[in-house]
Amino acid sequence: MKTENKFEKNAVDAIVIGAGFAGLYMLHRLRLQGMRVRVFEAGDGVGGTWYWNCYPGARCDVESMQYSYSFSEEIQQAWIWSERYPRQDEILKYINHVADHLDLRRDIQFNTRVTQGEFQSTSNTWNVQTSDGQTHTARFLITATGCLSASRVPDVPGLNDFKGQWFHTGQWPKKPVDFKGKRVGVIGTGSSGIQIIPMIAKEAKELVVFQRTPNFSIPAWNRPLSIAEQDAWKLNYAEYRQRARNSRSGILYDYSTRATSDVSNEEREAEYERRWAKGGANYTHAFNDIFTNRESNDLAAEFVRNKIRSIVKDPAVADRLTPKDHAIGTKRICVDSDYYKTFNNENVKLVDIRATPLEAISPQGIQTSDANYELDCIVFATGYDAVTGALERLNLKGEKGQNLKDEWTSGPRTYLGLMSVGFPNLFFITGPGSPSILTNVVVSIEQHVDWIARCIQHMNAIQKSKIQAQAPAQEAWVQRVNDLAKNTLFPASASWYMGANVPGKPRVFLPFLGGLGTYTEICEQVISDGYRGFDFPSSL
Ligand code: NA7
Repeated sequence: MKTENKFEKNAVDAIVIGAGFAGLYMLHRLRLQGMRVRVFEAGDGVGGTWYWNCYPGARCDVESMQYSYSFSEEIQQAWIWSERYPRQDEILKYINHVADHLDLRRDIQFNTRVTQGEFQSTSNTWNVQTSDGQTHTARFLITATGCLSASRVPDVPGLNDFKGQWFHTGQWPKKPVDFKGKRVGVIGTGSSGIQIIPMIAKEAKELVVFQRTPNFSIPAWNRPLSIAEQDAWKLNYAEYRQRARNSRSGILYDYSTRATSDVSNEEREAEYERRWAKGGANYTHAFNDIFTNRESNDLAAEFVRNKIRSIVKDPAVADRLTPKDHAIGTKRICVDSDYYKTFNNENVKLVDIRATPLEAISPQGIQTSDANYELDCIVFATGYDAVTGALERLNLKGEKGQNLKDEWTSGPRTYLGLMSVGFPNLFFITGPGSPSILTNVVVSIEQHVDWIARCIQHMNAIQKSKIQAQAPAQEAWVQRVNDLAKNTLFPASASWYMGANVPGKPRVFLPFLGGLGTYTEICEQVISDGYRGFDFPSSL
């Protein structure tokens, strides 16, 4: 008997790339509109970022009650979290639960990468090639590839000859890695490094941390989350969700309306202390000018620097761990459990690779300009080609055969972060120029997915086969995104928000800084104005 191939017919209404939070909700939403959808996913399971980032200590820095879908009252009421901040494996379990509950897997083809896509002007459809050698056709192509998914292993000479094991946090093996009794090197002290370092320190015989830039981190004060606390939250879930959607970051932080200079020195320090004791990234909202006024920022930063000095016993190590080169919050603020304290452990060593640069990897370990470190394992916590990397790797060709990557050599160009001129019927979920990574990304994803679904519904209603962004609307949007950043302290930092971590990447501020609430209002207004800035040139 011939088994039915669920993917036999290669023509669908929409192709979605990626089966993380964004891809799953997009699939669900379009299915509700009666569309045939196919999702391609490189991994062998759902979860996206939370599928790949299964390294020890991986945890979300948005609190559990907020880092979840809001579209289904049934799901949000039923799901029970175990801790204040959700661990990676718990988020993955949640995403799997949602996929099962909504019966999403039957439209997802796993272990399949999209290798190329070309817009066909004759039919107003996308032809998409996948890693299994197939070609697929769809009216709409929707990227749900994530903002922090194109992981980067730096180009250090000698890595191929390394005799030990090496890993990148963003492509962690599914089988647990055993660090017991081993000599381990970690390169990178961003959020991932800051999470994995205390975990490895507990197991390894020796841990050497290779730090290029020290980072600001605020304690998570993670703890179990009681059922009573969750029940109380769930009573007002709808209201909390709405407030989050209208907020600047999609997170119910305590956003201060006071400037730093509005309060006395004592009051200011008490406010920092209160926020430190509460934990999490809420710290940088202690006053409303921390991201715009260098002096205010310095005061908030100095409080954290003093905390580092008080936690780390060796003053020389404390000094090396103390960030001095950037304004607090302008590189993504980290949230940790025992990060600084870990450097008091005798088995942990900190190497400042700005002072003594990392020169090569030898078969035995890592060579810096003044020492050789013998290692059994190397962990790269070296981050991502953020926001644009995953999109540029898709090899997408627009209506004139132009490649998206080539179009974006001076920085990404989008209208609302949703579409790019010359690439009709291609939507980006949390694309560059949208609030995306500055927010609780699940809230941003829901907003984008809903907008895209409504737009497609509108096209069906008015019988149009093609949508494209207008060039002037895109130019104005790119300008607006840049102008917003210029009025803040962000552009002065060598952050991945600015593309500064990838050699050769243009220095452009990638997300929209105007806040999620404001951004959502703009998107709604665009719809009310008859999809202002978009054209629907062809009929079905
Ligand atoms: P990040 O935040 O980009 O951190 C990467 C770290 O790796 C950072 O400390 C970098 O130093 C360092 N790095 C990068 N390239 C090199 C090279 N070539 N040599 C030495 N050190 C290097 O990535 P994460 O994975 O930690 O976090 C990404 C986001 O994921 C995070 O914000 C959360 O949203 C989740 P640098 O600062 O560039 O000097």
